[in-house]
Amino acid sequence: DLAPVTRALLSVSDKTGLVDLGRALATRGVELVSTGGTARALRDAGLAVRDVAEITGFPEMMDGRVKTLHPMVHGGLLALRDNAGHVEAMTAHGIAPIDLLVVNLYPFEETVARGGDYDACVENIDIGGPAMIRAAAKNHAFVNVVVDVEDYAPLLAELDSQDGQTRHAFRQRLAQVAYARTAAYDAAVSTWMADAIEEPAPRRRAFAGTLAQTLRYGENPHQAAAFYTDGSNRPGVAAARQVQGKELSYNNINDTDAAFELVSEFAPEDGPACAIIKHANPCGAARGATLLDAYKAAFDCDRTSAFGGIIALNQPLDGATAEEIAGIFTEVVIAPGADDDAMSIFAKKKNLRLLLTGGLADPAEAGRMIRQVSGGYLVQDKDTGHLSADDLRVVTRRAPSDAEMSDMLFAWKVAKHVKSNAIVYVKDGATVGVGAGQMSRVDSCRIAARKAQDMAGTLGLPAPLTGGSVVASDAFFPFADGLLTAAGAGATAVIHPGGSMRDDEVIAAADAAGLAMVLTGQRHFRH
Ligand code: 93A
Repeated sequence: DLAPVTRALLSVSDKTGLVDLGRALATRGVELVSTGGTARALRDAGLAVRDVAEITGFPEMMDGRVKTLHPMVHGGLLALRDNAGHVEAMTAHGIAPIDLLVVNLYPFEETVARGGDYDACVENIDIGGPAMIRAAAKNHAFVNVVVDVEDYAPLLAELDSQDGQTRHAFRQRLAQVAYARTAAYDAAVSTWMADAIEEPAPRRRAFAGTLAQTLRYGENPHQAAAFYTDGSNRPGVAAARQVQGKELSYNNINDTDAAFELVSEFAPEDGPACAIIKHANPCGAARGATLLDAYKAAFDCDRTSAFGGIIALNQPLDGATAEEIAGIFTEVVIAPGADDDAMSIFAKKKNLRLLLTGGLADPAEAGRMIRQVSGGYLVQDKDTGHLSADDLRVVTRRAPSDAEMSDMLFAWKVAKHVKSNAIVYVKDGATVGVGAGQMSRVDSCRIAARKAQDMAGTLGLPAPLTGGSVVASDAFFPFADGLLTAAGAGATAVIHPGGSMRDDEVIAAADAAGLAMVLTGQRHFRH
C-alpha cells in the first residue's frame, strides 16, 4: 500500500512553486531529475539536479520536441516494482525507477486564448508531457503523478505523514486528476483544430473544461455543483473580475450569463442599454439616453420581478446609475467597467456582487452549446442569428413607421433571449411586457399583456404601456389568436418569423386590425 519516493522527475512549463517544491523534496532525500528549463531553474536556486539528457544518453533535440520520449524515462515510470520480469529488464538496461513525476504541460490553452497563430498553437501541443503523465498515472500502484501546482503542498504533507512514502489511495487520486488533465488537454487541442479548420465544420468533437470553482450547491441545496471554464476567455461571467460581494452561486452564474449575453446584443456606440434577468429570463430590457434612463426603463417593465434580479449593462457603470440600483435588492450587477463614484456607492452594499468584464461579448462569434439529456449530450452551434431592417419583409397593407421598425428590431433581439414561447412587447426602446416559457404562444401573449396592466397599476398610469407598442414573437403565430391578443393589448406592429400554414389567416387578421407586420424568416427558439 505504501510506496517510497526516492527519485523525482520534474518537467514544468509553469515554474510557480517549483523551487520550493524542489527544495522540500531534496530536504527529504529525494533525488531530482529534470528537463532543460526546469533543471536550470532548480540549479539557479542552488539545488542538485540531474539532467534528463544524462539519463537518456540523448541531448534534447528538435527544439525540445524530443527530450523525455525515451525508454530510460518511460521504463522508469512504467516498470512494476514487484514484477520479476520488469525488475530484470530494469537491471539489464540500467533503468532506475522514477517514483514521482511532476509535470505541467506546454501552455496550449493559454496560447489559444491569447490569440496565438496556427504555428504557435501547434508548437505548444505537448507530447512528451502527456506521455509521461499517462505512464505515471497508469503505474499509480507505485508512482505519484502531480500535474497541478495546487497539489504540491498536499504531496509534501502526505510524504511527511507517511514517513517519506505515499498511500495507494493518495496515488490513485493523483492518477485520476492526471487523466482528467490529459483528457482536457487533448480536448482543447481538438476543439481548437475544429475551429481552425475551414468548412465543412467537423462533427466529431471533444469538450474540455477546467475546474474554476467548486460551488456551494447547484440549482438546489441538495445538489453538488461546480463551475468549469472552457479556456476561451470570452468576455462574460466566466472571465469577469468580481470586485465585491459574496461568492456567485450556481443560479447566479446561470442568470448573470443570460443577462450579459442579452445586453451584449446592444453595441455601446448605439447608446446605453440595460437588461434585468430573473430565472434566466429578462423581466426588463431597455435602451436610454443615459445608462440611468436605460436602467429605469428596464426596471419599469416589471418592478415586482426585478426585485432580487441580475442587472447587466452595456457601458461602464456610473455613479447616478449605481445610486439608483443600490435602492433595491439586486443579486448581481455585471458591466464592462465601473467608475470611482459607482465603486464607492456599491462598496457600501457589501452583499451586492459586482462583476467587471472589460468589454462585451460578441453575439456574432461562433460557439457551441451543450445540453445534457439522459444518456447523452446535445450539441449545437450558438444562436448567432441577427437581422437588420433590410432582412425584413412587410406583409401587411400598412408598412411600419420608423419608430415601430426600431422598436421591432429591439424587441426581436430581446426575444432571442427569452425562453420559448417568447412574446415581447416594446415601446420607445424599452420592453413593456414579456411572456416567457409558456407551452402555448397565446398564453405568452396574454401573460405579457397582463403584466403590463399590473405595471400600469404600480406606476399609476391610466393605461398599460402596451398601448401603442410593437410585439415580437420568437416563432410564427400558428393561429390568429395570439396576434389578436396583442392587438387587443394595443400593439400596432408585429415582428415574427412567419412560415405557418395559416400565415394568410394571420396576415388578414393583422390587416383587419390595422397592424403593420414584418416577417424575419428566421426564428429564435430557446428552450
Ligand atoms: O516537446 S515535448 O512534447 N517533448 C518532450 O519529450 C517533452 N518532455 C517534457 N515536451 C516535453 N516536455 C514538456 O516540457 C513538459 O510537459 C513541460 O511542460 C516542459 C518543460 O520543459 P523545460 O523543463 O525545458 O522548461
